[in-house]
Amino acid sequence: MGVFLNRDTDCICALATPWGRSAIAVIRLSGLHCGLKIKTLLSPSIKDEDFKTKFVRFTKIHDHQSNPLDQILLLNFPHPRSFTGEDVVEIQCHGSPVLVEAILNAIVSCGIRLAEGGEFSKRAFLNGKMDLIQAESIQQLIEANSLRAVRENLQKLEGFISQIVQKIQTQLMNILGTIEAHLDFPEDDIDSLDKDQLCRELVAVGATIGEKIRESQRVEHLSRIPHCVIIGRPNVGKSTLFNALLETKRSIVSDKAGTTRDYIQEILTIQGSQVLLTDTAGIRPNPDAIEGEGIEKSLEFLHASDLILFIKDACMGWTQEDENLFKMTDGRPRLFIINKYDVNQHTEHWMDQETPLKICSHNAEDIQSVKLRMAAMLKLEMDHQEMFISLNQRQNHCMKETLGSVIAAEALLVHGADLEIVALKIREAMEKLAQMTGVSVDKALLDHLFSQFCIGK
Ligand SMILES: Nc1nc2c(ncn2[C@@H]2O[C@H](COP(=O)(O)OP(=O)(O)O)[C@@H](O)[C@H]2O)c(=O)[nH]1
Ligand SMILES: [Mg+2]
Repeated sequence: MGVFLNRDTDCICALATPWGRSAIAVIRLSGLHCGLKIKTLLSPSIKDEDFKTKFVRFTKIHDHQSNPLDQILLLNFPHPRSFTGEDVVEIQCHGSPVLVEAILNAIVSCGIRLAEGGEFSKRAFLNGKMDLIQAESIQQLIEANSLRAVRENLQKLEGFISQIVQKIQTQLMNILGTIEAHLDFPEDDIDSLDKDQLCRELVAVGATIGEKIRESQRVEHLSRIPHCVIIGRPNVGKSTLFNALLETKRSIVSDKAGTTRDYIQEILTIQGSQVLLTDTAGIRPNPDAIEGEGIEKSLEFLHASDLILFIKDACMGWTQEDENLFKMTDGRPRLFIINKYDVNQHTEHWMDQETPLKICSHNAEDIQSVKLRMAAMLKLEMDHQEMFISLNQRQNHCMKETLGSVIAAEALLVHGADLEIVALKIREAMEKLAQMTGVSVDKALLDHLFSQFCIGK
């Protein structure tokens, strides 16, 4: 673990729960003898030697002038069996912001400084409590927006990716060992070097890494909420369809063109997957200023969406406006819908190249078929129970760099390069991989990483 890095050894404190009024707030302290340092704030019934063992005590806390502040639950975790690996104390107090601030002030008056974002996790990492991937997964777990992401990051926290990295590291070490043994004892040709076998082993390592990178890309796609935007001329029934899909009256429906002048977004759940659905202002020439802005926004959504629901009114012919808008959506994933089919069922040959879905927005079955087509086009039917784990940007970069070095080593071996050089490339691959778990990582990167964490974590 990154023991070469300078460690901060001073005591730190922070509120670990969000600022604001709550039933309970948790203040956390870490550092050598942090409990002893705040002893003067606590009831005299708590003795110095108590801090040598793990305990939970219901007690009272005072400010530095002995004025009582609150009844608290005090938890003590002596090093090294704590989250950070240092002495850790947790104070559970009542969740009044005034109180929390007073308690923090009292703690600071005891010579304990306020922690910066991620300092607790950073200490846990530096003290070998977890590797960098696990530390990062804590923050990702906090930021998770879906149960899927929660499960994924919990697995990471439990060392799932770290184990894969270690396995690759061992494979590389074995290959390197074989080459180095040959370099050290070249005359010993009883066990002459089987270059083909080495090559196969390198290819296998490369394949494992490549597979992880691809898998991660797939998960990234899964973890994102796809964006679907409803587009069409005014009055074709966009807002009606929007409401019908969501089973609400969220968007105002009217027979007056230009009713939806802005855009409206809601989360729609189809087959257990979330889709961000946007109802836009109808796009028409010569709108007023407000509507014009809405239209501009609609065009922006066009380019950012994963699926466009292009709506056409069955009662009207294929107008120039339809044509213009349709052209704008060319080349993008698009579901062509002819609405108000209940009013006019005469099929016109508007579009030869694309079979439209003909619907009435007031018909539940038709709405169901729109959802089915959306699910198919957005590939929502993928098995979300299947557990894949994604790499974050930093981890992905380390994996790609490692793969680059493995491929280079393989190419060198195939082209009969000097074995010393092949060994050098493999060592390079191992170093790059080591950055992933943080065995080898520089201080600036660490500071940057942990500064993005929540305060108190
Ligand atoms: N008959 C019929 N009328 C519809 C249908 N969909 C929408 N409408 C009507 O068309 C008008 C315009 O609808 P609206 O959703 O406001 O259109 P938007 O401007 O595209 O958002 C309203 O009077 C709706 O009731 C449909 O499938 N059938
Ligand atoms: Mg509308």
